[in-house]
Amino acid sequence: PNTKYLKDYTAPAYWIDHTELTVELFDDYTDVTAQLRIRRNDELDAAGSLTLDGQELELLSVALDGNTLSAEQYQVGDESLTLSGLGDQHLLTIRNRIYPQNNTALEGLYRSGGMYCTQCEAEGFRRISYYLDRPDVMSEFTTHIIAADGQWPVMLSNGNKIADSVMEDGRRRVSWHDPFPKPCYLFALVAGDLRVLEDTFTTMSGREVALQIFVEPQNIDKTEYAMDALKRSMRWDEEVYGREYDLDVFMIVAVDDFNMGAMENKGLNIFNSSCVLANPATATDSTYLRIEAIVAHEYFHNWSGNRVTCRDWFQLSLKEGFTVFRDAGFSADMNSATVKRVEDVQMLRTVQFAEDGGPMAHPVQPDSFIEISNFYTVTIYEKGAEVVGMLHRLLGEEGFRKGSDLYFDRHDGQAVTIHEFVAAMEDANGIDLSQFKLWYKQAGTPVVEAASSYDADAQTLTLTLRQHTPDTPGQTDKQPLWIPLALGLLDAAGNDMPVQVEPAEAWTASSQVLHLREAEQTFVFHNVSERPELSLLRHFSAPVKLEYQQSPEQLLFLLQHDTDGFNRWDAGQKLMLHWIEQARSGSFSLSDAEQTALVSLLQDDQLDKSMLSYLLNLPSESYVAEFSAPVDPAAIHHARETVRLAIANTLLPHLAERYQQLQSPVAYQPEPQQMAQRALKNLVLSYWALVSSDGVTAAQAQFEQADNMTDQMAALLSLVNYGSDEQADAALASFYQQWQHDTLVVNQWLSVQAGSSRRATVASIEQLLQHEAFDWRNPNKVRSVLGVFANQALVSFHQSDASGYALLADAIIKLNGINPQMASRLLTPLTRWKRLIPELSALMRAQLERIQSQEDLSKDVYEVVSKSLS
Ligand code: B3K
Ligand code: ZN
Repeated sequence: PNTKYLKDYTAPAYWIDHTELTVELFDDYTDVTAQLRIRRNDELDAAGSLTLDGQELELLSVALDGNTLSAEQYQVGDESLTLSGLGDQHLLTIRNRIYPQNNTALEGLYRSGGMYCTQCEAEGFRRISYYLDRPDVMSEFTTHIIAADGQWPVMLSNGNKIADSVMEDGRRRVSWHDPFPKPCYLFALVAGDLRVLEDTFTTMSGREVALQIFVEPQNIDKTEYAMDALKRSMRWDEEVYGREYDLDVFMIVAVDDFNMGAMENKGLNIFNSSCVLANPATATDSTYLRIEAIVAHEYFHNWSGNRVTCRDWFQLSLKEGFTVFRDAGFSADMNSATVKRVEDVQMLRTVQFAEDGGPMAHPVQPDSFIEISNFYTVTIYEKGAEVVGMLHRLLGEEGFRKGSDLYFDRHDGQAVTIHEFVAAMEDANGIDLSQFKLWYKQAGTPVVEAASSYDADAQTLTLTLRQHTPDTPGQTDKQPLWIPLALGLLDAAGNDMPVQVEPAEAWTASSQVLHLREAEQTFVFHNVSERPELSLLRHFSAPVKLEYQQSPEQLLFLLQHDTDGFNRWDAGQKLMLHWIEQARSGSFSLSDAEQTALVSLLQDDQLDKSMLSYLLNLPSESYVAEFSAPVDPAAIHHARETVRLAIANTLLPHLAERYQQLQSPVAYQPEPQQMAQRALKNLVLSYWALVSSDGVTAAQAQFEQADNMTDQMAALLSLVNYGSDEQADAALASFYQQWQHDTLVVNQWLSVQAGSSRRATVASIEQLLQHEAFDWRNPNKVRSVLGVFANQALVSFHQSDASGYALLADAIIKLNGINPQMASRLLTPLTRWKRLIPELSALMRAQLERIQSQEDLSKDVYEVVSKSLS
């Protein structure tokens, strides 16, 4: 397979000003006719030669300006169609046949359950029609969908519906027109027998937009929350970014078989049903939060992605990083901002830091790839969002808004690069961000070492900061980055002390941010009247690993007193990490002060309850793994369990009472305060069930009586993990009995089993793969069992006989032929082999080699496996 390089970018030889697509749906095949108005790109001295992309297409005919061409007049390659001797402008008509019912890769046009749908980003359109399948070719689309009358009552495409009629041959033809030129990756088509929830939204300029959510009939009672989230997103984008929706209609369609969460096709978003459908009985609070965030994310793409799009796929983070930053701002405003920050950082520090430290490490703007689908990564999305967040921190709310306004105004209707985004921020604020742009170019997680010393006589505190970024594959000798480091000084009573620091230009009065721009810098704080406790990297102001020596006593102090909510949590996590390390070396016990602190957190009535549930929760096994080398999953698991048991025993005298207090008499609502209360209640339940049979009894009662999935699922988890074998089996059986008709709930049931260190064995996973509820062709099922097993049930996955690895490798080999994107995603845990203890490392490597030796490896799998082994 070929590697593509950013440096090789060239503009297209032709533009496609207008695309008229006719899609004729038949039971066994689909015929596609593309009429393309092409125009030579003046900027290029092209020889009149045009190569279109195409994959798995059966070419039927090619015509130029109405004249059918003979087969000698064009060349058909494996994945291309080339015409030469072309003039400045033509109407090019291409007919081809495709087979959506056989499309298990779920790219292009495919069947999902009883419907047709599409996924074209990044390079799926070429599986529908020959085309210039690249995001800098933007075209005005008119789409006709033709099918037997009555077969597919709902037939949708982008833009506005312009015609709907039954033709002379009795077939129905529905036509859509999208007035906004767009790259073909934003094309979408849906046909099915669907129900719709309808609403309207009046934009800030007073236009009324029709809002529609289409679902299969059985799901119509699960659409309300997404509609509510959509309306809130539309309002928020007007208020916070000044962005108004532009078409007359905005549609969302839910489909069961989908590779990712959702897709922002212009005016016609297509969603994985797990990211849009919810009602209280079937969806947990975390599902509600996910739906809110994803609905917003896809909606926000209408500006950051669709109106202004990417020139090429190396610029993917231009739209993804920015849009994740935008949806995080929305979720923070709708819920607790601190909790949102904690959740995002948790994910970044486990998954993204691991990616940065592994064989697939790449910059936010990669400079090469083999398969672009492999680059929809946490680095592009989450680290990309962190980089935008740092710009926000550097420029302030107002400056950032000026920059984003300029960006949207300047580039509306264009396909641009990350450079243009930063340039707009620079121009709007009169600031030079050249050094800052290294964040886009350098892979790897920077390490910041901090050392401080206090001089009581001079009343000064000296803080020395050093930064370095480790080598990553293909990248050495990293330059110093511009790192905004927010901090505060706390006095002995836990109050923020005033901060006066030199060098003076490093100081902004409002935000207390130091600008670390060199490999090493020393900052001196003046008039520091007592030895302060340092709270560094507040709000996680930069995506770095901070190394700063703090004793358990100091961490406990920050956990209790830090005025920055994020750093309170982070101090607690560091303290707990320290406990886990002690437990590993057999010298762990909680001090009196630590026990008192835990109990008072449990009983706290001031703090947000969702925050409390995070404060009382241990760092995950993957987080612990990220901070230990070499990684011994079993040792980490046992040490963490030891600490969990100690915490639960410390809290035990108060758990029953707190659990009762946190019960709510009010009917379930997916709103922040209730969610927070349930989160804390269910955390209390899990500690209680861990150490007491009364807790298990309470879990049993909650399981039987719950009127919402959040409580039912939490109780099920407690029973499965802490009940007797009989209790666990019975609960799982009754849950399946109750929910077997609901595929999304069944997925949660699969995950509970696959992710439980107690239940998941290689044999039990094999059974789940044989279960009637499992389906290799459905990505949600594959993720629920195999993804959850390999990423969460770490002790079970890392079996010393390699059976866990072999099971995953078998699945990857099987999926390689069904759905290469899914196969490639499942490889992630295997890419970490170098960090494991030697005995496991070798076993994992052997499985990678076994995968590599297979014939017919997809580009997706080939790229990840070969990079992992090199
Ligand atoms: N842009 C899509 C992702 C498409 C994935 C292509 N393999 C979803 C999103 O980020 O909004
Ligand atoms: Zn996105």
